[in-house]
Amino acid sequence: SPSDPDLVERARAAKEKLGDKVFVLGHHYQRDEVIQFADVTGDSFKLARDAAAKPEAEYIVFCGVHFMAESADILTGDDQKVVLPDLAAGCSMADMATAEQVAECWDVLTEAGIAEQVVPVSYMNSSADIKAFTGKHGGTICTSSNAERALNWAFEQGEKVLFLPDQHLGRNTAVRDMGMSLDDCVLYNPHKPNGGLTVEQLRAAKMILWRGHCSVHGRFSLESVEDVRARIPGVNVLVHPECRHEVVAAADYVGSTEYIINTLEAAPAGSKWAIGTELNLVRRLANRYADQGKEIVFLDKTVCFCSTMNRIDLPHLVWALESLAEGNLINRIEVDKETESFAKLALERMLALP
Ligand code: CIZ
Ligand code: SF4
Repeated sequence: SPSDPDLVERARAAKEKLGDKVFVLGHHYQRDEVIQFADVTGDSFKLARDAAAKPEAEYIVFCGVHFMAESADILTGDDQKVVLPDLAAGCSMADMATAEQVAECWDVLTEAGIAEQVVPVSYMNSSADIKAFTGKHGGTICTSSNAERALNWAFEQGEKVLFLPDQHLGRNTAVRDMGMSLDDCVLYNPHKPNGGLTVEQLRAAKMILWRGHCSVHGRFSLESVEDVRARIPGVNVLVHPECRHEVVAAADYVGSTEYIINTLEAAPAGSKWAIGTELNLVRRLANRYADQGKEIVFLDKTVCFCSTMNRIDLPHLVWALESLAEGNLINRIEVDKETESFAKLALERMLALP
């Protein structure tokens, strides 16, 4: 949708007034009206690193969701202030693992006598508390690009992995990329006593998967894949590993948002693609490559935005930039020092992965 020209002008003016003091980060799943003001675009991890590489920027305006702003705060300097234009922009997946639930899970593993064999591996899409838990218990963070490397590393440190909070990324990586069987994985349900598992099940498992998922990627189904193959003969199905296992198993290609972008960039003219990821990104790529004869469609028939990502709209961005330009620091996301130090430990283990 075309942006309101008055708001566009106000955003431009406020950004110009702030100059090098502000650095605007735009996640791939953000609206076009917001992306046009991003100094850099990327996935959550790339954006946090880009912000850290700009120490002269006093204000980091993070157009994305809460856990991403926390990660940027953890990785940037103390004098860089991270701002989230709408504090209601959370992530339903990250919210599926709270600090209390994860501490309770660790008690369950301890009582089952297996905690010392377990290495936590947490997806980037988790709160700072969960990253800190991971760091404290000898584990690492992973992204959808390095999950296999993170798991290989973890299985050198211990015999079992507790994978948080996305069951699908954990299962898909273990089974599709590492040759484990579905029976090597158990699902820990934080809403049931003992995670809904027996001690025997916990002891036999290699992968203990947290029962979390992405509400956006979780909506693609085997039927969406079959439908698109029937509709568009010769189509290549390319999906994100946050999709359900049967969707990933039926797809032709699987990878992170950066992988999806690079694959479409390299795709030959005349090729056809159905993409299983967030709709703002798919539409942007479809438009970008339309005149090169690459046909790019959304994998599902129904519209599938990330509703919390979409909370960051041009009015919120204008409000954030104008407030900062007037010297009002609003919506700062600040992780406390102790959480930050353990979370950083887990992130540094990821950076050191072979
Ligand atoms: O699903 C998401 O939110 C993704 C892919 C986030 C990110 O950039 O890591
Ligand atoms: Fe969270 Fe899914 Fe939205 Fe990403 S797309 S922010 S994982 S709900």
